Amino acid sequence: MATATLSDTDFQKSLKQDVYEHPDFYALDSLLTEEHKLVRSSIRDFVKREISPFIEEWAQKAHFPYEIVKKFGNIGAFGPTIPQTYGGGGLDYISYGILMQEIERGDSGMRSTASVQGSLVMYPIYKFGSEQQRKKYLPKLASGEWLGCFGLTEPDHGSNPGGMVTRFQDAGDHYVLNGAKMWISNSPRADVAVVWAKNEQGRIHGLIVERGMPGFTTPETHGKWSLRASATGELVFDNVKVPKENLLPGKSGLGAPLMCLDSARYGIAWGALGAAMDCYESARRYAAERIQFGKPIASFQLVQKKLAEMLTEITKAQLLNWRLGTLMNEGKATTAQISLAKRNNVQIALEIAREARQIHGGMGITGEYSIMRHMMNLESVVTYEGTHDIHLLILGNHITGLSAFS
Ligand code: TGC
Ligand code: FAD
Repeated sequence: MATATLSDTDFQKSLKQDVYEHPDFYALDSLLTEEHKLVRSSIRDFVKREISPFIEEWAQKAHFPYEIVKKFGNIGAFGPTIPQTYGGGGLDYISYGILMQEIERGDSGMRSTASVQGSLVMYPIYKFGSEQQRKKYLPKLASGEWLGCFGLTEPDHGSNPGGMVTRFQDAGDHYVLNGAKMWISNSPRADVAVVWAKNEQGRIHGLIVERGMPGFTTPETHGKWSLRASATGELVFDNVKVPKENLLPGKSGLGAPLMCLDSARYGIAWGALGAAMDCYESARRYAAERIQFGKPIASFQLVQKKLAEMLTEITKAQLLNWRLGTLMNEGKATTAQISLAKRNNVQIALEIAREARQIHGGMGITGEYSIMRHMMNLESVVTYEGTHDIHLLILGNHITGLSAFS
């Protein structure tokens, strides 16, 4: 008797299929330059070749594919807006957004690796670093020879990073760093950490800490149900001697890490949309093929409602991202505008993932489709880089002029 179960080989083959094309209901492609389209086609091909065939297995096994770091470097996914003199891509913010969108279409954890390296490690070194620091670190980070991480969050200070207790003291020819960071993407494999800590006067500064400095360890966080293909860990500093030349001289205060977050949150607004479009496209295809009651389920009004609402939200988010990208290119985008886009796009992506899961029925919970993985990943994305509610309060502050935090 024939079995309905796929053989291992058939299952593997089905995982390797990636027929993704993106929805473009309002012809936004006509607003893109040839360079944007080239960036998109090369990163889309890369994701189809280097991520889609393997991501389910990596996620199922909670495996961070370290070899992807060099591959991302080769394709220019690290620091796309950093000038080429320092190894960056010299591209604009729309290109950066497109890169994050396409990578997260593959997997949010893969996008985390790229956006932390670009926006949270290379950006502060470029923006606040000395020329010597830029030359030493940026080319190696851009090429993927080194992996970086960004240490802001602490066990007792997540949404409120200004309360951090990690500190450094002046010890003559070096600083001595003590404290701990947690929930740090890339930390277990990072060569370099940009760490935010207070000096003896309580002023926040950025320090570049390198793997191998005595007293610096990076324990891995296990047991995540989300971002399983991304390595997350702690940063522990036990009397770490940090050379004075490793302090970022260009900016101090909480505003410095928050500026980096503006850049990374912008990338997330695009990235989450990538995950949403993947869920929508998968649901649309599945609904056309799946027969119930003698008809494709796509013919039922309730399924059409789900698909129509998904496309509506995707189209609104595409318009939002494109406009925000042009403001970023002009240097005019505000923190509140970035918060609105990050908050909206992650929320709609989560809702679209949940609705797409419904359309896939039982199949939606399996690794044969990307839906459940996207949904679980997005539960981290809605929390990191400022939670959904923190972004609402940033907007509330902008609207009213009154801070809910102080
Ligand atoms: P507040 O009083 O509002 O501001 C403190 C100082 O910073 C200035 N400032 C900014 N400067 C530049 N750019 C910005 N975007 C800025 N926002 C604020 C501000 O003017 C002030 O300057 P000064 O001179 O007056 O001191 O700060 P607050 O303590 O009230 O906190 C505000 C709040 C809650 C919005 C902020 O702390 C916040 O955004 N919290 C959320 C924390 C967060 O997002 N953490 C993310 C950690 S990194 C991460 O999650 C990476 S995940 C990566 C991945 O895997 O993809
Ligand atoms: P909390 O701040 O304790 O918040 C808990 C709840 O309380 C939330 O719902 C929040 O919205 C709510 N809340 C808090 N304050 C208020 C308020 N004033 N008003 C209303 N509600 C409030 N951090 C880094 O520095 N670097 C990284 O690379 C990094 N990577 C991460 C990767 C993953 C997978 C995850 C999950 C997190 C990562 N983070 C990283 C940390 C992330 O930024 C924090 O988790 C996030 O900022 C929230 O902090 P918290 O988890 O301590 O939650």
